[in-house]
Amino acid sequence: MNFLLSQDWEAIQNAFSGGDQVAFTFFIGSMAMMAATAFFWLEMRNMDAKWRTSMMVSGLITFIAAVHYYYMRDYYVNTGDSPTFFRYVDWILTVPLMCVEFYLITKKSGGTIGTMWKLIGASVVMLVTGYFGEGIYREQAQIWGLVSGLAYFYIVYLVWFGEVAECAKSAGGAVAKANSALAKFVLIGWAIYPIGYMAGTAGWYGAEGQIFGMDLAMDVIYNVGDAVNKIGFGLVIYALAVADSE
Ligand SMILES: *C/C=C(C)/C=C/C=C(C)/C=C/C1=C(C)CCCC1(C)C
Repeated sequence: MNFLLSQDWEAIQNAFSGGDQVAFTFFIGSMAMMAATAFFWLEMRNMDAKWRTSMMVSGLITFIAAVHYYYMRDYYVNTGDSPTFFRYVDWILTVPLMCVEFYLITKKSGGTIGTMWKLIGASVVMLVTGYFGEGIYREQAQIWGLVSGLAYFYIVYLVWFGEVAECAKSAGGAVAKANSALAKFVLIGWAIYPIGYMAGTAGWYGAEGQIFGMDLAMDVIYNVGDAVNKIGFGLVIYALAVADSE
């Protein structure tokens, strides 16, 4: 970290996490998720009634993450291991809620519960197979990663070209704009996670913890991904609610 003097950086890290970048990003992640939750829930009341559920769900997503980050930091600091189980419990709760957001913004223009369950089903397949590769059958990380990746691309397909995209397009205006922003988060922001997965498992053109010989810290990558995606998703919904509440 050369944007800070190294002794400053060390002092900051020591203050929060005993001098450890992974613990530090858990700490900052926990704070950022809490702040985002307060923002989404307090702003909810300034929006038209029809957007309040979406804002509430945005706050739930960051709230669930804030609580998990608190526990994940603790687990990591006490054991030195990645909190894989807590991580996937967090995701299995929050990613389906992100799928619900797609339903909530498109339901007025034909979005159905059936489509919502397709998204949720694919996200559960994506996460359960990811957990198998990362948490249980680590020597088969590649094959589980591949299955998980297929489910991920199905979600990408639905939100870019499939039913979700069609409903958003027919809604037009702020909803279409919000959907295309959320779709970009799914394609680009969510692509951060497979990089974290590869950094945490073996078999990706380097030793364990390496991709093409580069050393990368899985938990730091996941923590950055969560901050970008969970807070980013909520801000897109917020912008939609603001645009459509005037
Ligand atoms: C708030 C948490 C979010 C948005 C988590 C998203 C997680 C993913 C998109 C994970 C995807 C994975 C793959 C596509 C392949 C390797 C295994 C996973 C589970 C890391």
